[in-house]
Amino acid sequence: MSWLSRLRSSLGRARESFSAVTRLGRSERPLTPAFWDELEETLILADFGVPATEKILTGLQTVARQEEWKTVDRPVARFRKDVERFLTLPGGELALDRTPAVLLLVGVNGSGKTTTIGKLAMRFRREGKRVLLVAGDTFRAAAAEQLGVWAEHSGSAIVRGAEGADPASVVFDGLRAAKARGVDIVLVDTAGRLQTKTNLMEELKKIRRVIDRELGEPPAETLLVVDGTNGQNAISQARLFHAATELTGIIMTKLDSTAKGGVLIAIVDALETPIKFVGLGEGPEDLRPFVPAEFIDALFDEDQNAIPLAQRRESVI
Ligand SMILES: Nc1nc2c(ncn2[C@@H]2O[C@H](COP(=O)(O)OP(=O)(O)O)[C@@H](O)[C@H]2O)c(=O)[nH]1
Ligand SMILES: [Mg+2]
Repeated sequence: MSWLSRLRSSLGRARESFSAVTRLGRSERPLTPAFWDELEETLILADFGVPATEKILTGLQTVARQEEWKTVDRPVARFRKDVERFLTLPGGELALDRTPAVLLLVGVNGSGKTTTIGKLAMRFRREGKRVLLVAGDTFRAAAAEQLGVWAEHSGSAIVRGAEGADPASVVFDGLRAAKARGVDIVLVDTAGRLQTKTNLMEELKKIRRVIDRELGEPPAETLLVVDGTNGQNAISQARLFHAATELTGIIMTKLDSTAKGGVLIAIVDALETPIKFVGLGEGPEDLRPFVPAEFIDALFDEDQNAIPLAQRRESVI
């Protein structure tokens, strides 16, 4: 199966949400206030969230007035472009232009940090880079073991501390080791518990300070790993992490699962931070760089044979 058809089939649930919008514009029925209500409801149901939904609606209504649109196919066709515009922010590629390039991954428990680090390690190793993993989640011994499996699998070095050790000191040791061994890329795993006495955000800020001090500059990337199935809950969490660690990018996981897709737009809009990778499964190959145009095609395009060409042309105007 080609990559694009795999992407398409992985995005099943999200594609359903987006085709609900496309279906609204199938006919050339008159553009009435009721249509705007329907569109609003469809976007909210697809996890766009209120702020992004309002921005999209206001934008479409403004053009509708200016260009005197009479039928619903017009806003629906333009919606696709709006989504692409929302998702296309500068800096979508990883910044790896320094040695070592330190990538700090943060996010709540279960969002997919450790798995994503494993997948990234596999990718960088395939490119022939020297990689070191830092087990900054010292809260549970199992976390470092899980990372150890990925280190072995990918052929990366690993630095880990004792269970309960200060994560910032493990990161410090990791950076020293990386410099001593001439490592190209350092991937730092962190804890994600939100409900304990020790404040996770303070811990992450301390890790950031250690990295800044050791490198003399911020980490190359501070990436928030978000579970795409968490819907709007993900947004408030994301704001907390952004405030504590100054994110440079987002990795959205589990888009192969029940994620409705609109949350991609909601989070980029809320944080003004680009999505850099998406997770489409649990395997080592299931992490892809996020390319907005490709993604939009996978979300919106119907099966080539399912609808007549004339109609297809209309839907991409
Ligand atoms: N379906 C799916 N599962 C994923 C994806 N990424 C991670 N997972 C799974 O999510 C669970 C939690 O992942 P983990 O990396 O341990 O999360 P962490 O607590 O943030 O480190 C594991 O069972 C992973 O296999 C993804 O893109 N798709
Ligand atoms: Mg973990």
